[in-house]
Amino acid sequence: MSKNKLMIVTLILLTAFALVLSGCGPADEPAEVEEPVDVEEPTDVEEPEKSISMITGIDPGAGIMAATEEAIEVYGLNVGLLEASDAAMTAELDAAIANEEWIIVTGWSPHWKFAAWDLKYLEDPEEVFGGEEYIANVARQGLEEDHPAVFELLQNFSWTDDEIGAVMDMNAQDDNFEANADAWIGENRDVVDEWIPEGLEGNGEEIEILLVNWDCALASTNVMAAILREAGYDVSMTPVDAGVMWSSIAEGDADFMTTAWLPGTHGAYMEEFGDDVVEVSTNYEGARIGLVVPSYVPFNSITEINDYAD
Ligand code: PBE
Repeated sequence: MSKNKLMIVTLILLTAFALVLSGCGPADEPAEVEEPVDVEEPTDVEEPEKSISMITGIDPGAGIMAATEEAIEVYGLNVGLLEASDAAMTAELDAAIANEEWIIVTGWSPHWKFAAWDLKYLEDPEEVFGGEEYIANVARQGLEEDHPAVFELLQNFSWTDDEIGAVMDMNAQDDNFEANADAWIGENRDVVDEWIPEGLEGNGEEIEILLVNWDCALASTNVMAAILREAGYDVSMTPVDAGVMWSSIAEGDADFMTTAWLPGTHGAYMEEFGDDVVEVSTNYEGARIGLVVPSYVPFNSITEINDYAD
């Protein structure tokens, strides 16, 4: 080998050795640059949204919360239950749907969310959430004797899905519930006149209605309150916890509620307080509770939740 050739070979070997040492051989480059891009995108952008760890609930006194806890037991679900409120639950639903995220909420009908979004009830093969329910008007003992016309108004008060739906839609657009009740009454005078008995004259007498801030209760309570106010009663509406609503009426501290869900959802309350209250009549038939998801969520049954839980 000539001296020149030897130098060239030595140079080539040294360069190759230096490249290996510095770790910047051409084979390494694409791996270092591309890998993080490929790996980070799916984890950051998709995964957190497309799994379930919590069911978004409402106020702890609601019957549907007890039913959901039972469902978690019965189906052995690997998810928790968040306490919130009807309004907070629909806000969460709105935000999740805007991003096509997966979400499970405690849901019920009648409720305006079914008109606002494409939703589905999850199948409940163990029937933890029960079947069809009715919504009752429940009064304190003695209301009939003290205010017979108010009692009769309650006996007559019953409405359809379209009627309560119209009030709930107005309330979902604008939370001026009293004004919405007045407006609905103005547009449905014939329906309302059927409910109003002879002699509904308040002359300033006080009537206290209790409710929980559920959209269906806000609709029915505000409509009853507006009718009574128009007839000259001094009406108060007090939002409370579901347990307080039942116990206060049982103790005679308030006059009535229009949001007793029977026989299932408020079955435990009825068992506890039933002897001390008066179930006056039914204001709505065909109510239902369950777990509700946006229809794009890829599961249809409560039994599938664990497959999608993280
Ligand atoms: N709800 C609406 C109530 C009754 C009315 C279904 C949220 C509950 O679960 O007690």
